[in-house]
Amino acid sequence: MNFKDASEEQGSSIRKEEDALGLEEETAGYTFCDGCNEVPFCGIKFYRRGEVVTRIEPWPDYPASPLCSKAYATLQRLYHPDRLKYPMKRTTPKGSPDPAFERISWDEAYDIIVHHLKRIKERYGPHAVFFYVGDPKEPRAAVQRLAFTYGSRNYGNESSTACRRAAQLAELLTYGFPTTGDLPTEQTKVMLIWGTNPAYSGQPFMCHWQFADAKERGVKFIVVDPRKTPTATTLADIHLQPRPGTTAALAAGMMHVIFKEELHNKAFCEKWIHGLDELKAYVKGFPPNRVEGITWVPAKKVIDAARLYACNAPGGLKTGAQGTTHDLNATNNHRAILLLPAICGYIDIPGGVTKPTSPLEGMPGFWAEGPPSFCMRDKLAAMEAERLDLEAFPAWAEKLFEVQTNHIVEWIGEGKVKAFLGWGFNMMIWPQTHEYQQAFAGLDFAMAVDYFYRPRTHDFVDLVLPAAMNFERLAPFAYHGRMIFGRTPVKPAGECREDWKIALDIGVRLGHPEIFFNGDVEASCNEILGMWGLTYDDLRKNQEKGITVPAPCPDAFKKYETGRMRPDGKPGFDTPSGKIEALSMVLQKHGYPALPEYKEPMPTSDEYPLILLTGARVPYITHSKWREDSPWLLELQREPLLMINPRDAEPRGIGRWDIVILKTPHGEIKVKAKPTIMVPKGVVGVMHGWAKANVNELIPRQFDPISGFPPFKEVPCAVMKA
Ligand SMILES: Nc1nc2c(c(=O)[nH]1)N[C@H]1C(S)=C(S)[C@@H](COP(=O)(O)OP(=O)(O)OC[C@H]3O[C@@H](n4cnc5c(=O)[nH]c(N)nc54)[C@H](O)[C@@H]3O)O[C@H]1N2
Ligand SMILES: Nc1nc2c(c(=O)[nH]1)N[C@H]1C(S)=C(S)[C@@H](COP(=O)(O)OP(=O)(O)OC[C@H]3O[C@@H](n4cnc5c(=O)[nH]c(N)nc54)[C@H](O)[C@@H]3O)O[C@H]1N2
Ligand code: SF4
Ligand SMILES: [Mo]
Repeated sequence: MNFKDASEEQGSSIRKEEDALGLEEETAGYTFCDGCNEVPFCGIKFYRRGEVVTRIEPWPDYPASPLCSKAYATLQRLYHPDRLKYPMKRTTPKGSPDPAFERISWDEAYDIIVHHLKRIKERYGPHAVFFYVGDPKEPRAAVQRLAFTYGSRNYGNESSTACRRAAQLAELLTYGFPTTGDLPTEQTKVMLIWGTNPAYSGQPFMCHWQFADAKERGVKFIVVDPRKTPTATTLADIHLQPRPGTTAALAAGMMHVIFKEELHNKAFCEKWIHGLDELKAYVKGFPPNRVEGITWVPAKKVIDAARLYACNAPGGLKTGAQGTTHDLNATNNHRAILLLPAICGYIDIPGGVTKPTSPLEGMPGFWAEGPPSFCMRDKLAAMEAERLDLEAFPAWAEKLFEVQTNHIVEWIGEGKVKAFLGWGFNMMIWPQTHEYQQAFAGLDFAMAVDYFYRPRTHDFVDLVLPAAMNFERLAPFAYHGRMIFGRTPVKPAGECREDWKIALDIGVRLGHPEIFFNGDVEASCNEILGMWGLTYDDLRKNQEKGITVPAPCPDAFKKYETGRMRPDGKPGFDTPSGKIEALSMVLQKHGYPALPEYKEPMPTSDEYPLILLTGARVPYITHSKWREDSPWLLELQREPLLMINPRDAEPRGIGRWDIVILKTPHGEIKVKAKPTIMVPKGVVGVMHGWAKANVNELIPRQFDPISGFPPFKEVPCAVMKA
């Protein structure tokens, strides 16, 4: 029997069962995948019988398809028996060993929340309530509207804790616009892929395929990653495998070669780079031989990569969300990478690193941040002094509106935060998780909205509210470039409610029915869609193909010459100097190193001779999710593994699947070992987000002084057979 026959037979037997259940005729429905928390999400076309989703497939006309394994598992997750279906109130003290909850009504849940919000505002002021969204990006716009209307300045999210924002800060300080680089175009001659593995983590999944197509066209690839990733093995003409955390030294080494051999774009550099002389003087101290000693990358490879990149204009860049920022020199490491395309003049030219010419009006940043007007971000200017991160991270506070949340342990201890309202977050993703758990147990009030009861988080909150899943919600709609798509939800399970609805309902009960659309989710979407003269009904009428809002002008390049890089319309970049800043004036003002200086990572020792690289993405799971709730995926990824080079495994007597102890000065866990050349000698790779072996207990609460990012990818460790 061939595969097609098997699936058809299986399909028809499922349909027979459904007919026996008396389900309605099958019709098509549309939603987006929330599996890896990327936005815009991949498009799902599903089939429904009445309110029951029966099967899913890629959405043919949607720009981000096909789907990966996680998308298919969202169907299994939807009908999982352990889903949270009702609001739950704690009946034992927070953090007690016997957490118990009772089912309550939504009315009671909202009464409790509003009681605490009013009480805390009166007694401590509104800023003592922290509003937060984890990696799920969908709730963010509605939660901001709630936080800023209530009057708290303290809104943060996962991106502003440990994900994309340190890189974004580096981009804003250096270029004046956010970018993770571009996919290669017909013009691109060489691509620099630094600290990202899109073959596993790409957004959408197919972005790696576009790199593969470019390779076929003859584009050259330099991939910088300590690990032999599928991205490196399939694409790289030159693969540089640096010691984790030494990014700034490697980039300085490449710049050293480019300046020394005069391969840089002199006209661009002189006109458009602030601090060029200082940068040249600084990288002079990084000749390839020295760089080899620091980074483990052979001097010849540093030279070859520098030449390949600088001599093949135009060159593109692709960086990751966090591969180069999970260390104590996060911001300046990332700034150093960004200067490579800059000194070659590859900025805002076809095939290089571009700023979009016509983003959707009213959506200046990424979707994940939400449209500023809907989020009510105009209220922030008057509240800036109340940001809790202002003192510790002033450059961050100047450039990013979300609060850097890693110090929440201290803020709770000092009584500055009394309550926490969180949507879709997991405490295991913080370093020294137990300190966050203990701090949360001491709050006056904490609330979480989620799909499942997650003990490592929800054991420490007062209320757990059940969220509707991707098939069950209308908001938010999605956009790609200037294309907009809506969805057609089924009725939520049990009493689950959409994240947006929960935020709107709380706003209504706080006394603002108009601002919160009387709790009507569609009306709230229409407020945003109104920016382009659309309503949700228009999206329904154009369900399959979406609606493309016409661009006001064709794509333009070198916009720094025409005044289209800056809000004031003057030529130049949106930085204090008006140029790309090798020497950051913002960092200088706040007393930080203003050049992208190299800082030696934490030293290894005889006791802790290896470097612990945590959280490199694997295809079948995302962070702490998809474990018990998705048995299909659990079959593909049963447990956390420790990747160790055979040359490190053998002397320790470690064989395949042996249980090993992984230890740092901060804690230890037991995991299964997988000797593999995917990691270089001297480095071990461990997955994060596993309750049975939470690697974040091994990471200290030390932070990059500029971005506040934790060292998830540089801590010295030891590994021994258990
Ligand atoms: N050691 C180490 N730690 C890391 C990292 C690393 O590389 N190494 N990576 C960091 C990064 S980049 C990230 S993004 C974070 C992830 O940080 P988190 O987002 O806090 O982590 P998740 O484990 O994905 O937890 C998300 C929770 O939200 C729930 N959820 C999912 N979708 C929705 C939704 O739409 N609505 C609601 N209400 N709930 C939802 C899930 O059930 C889950 O319980 O981890 C960080 N921590
Ligand atoms: N399947 C899947 N997809 C995901 C996620 C998931 O959990 N699973 N998570 C989503 C999220 S929240 C995020 S933030 C993105 C992350 O997406 P990416 O940023 O692409 O993350 P990774 O795929 O882990 O790739 C990061 C790479 O950086 C390398 N690296 C570590 N330290 C260094 C260093 O010092 N220098 C250099 N050059 N490289 C280094 C690691 O070896 C790793 O291969 O993925 C998203 N997509
Ligand atoms: S890459 Fe996979 S998990 Fe991520 S949105 Fe697309 S289908 Fe979903
Ligand atoms: Mo992330």
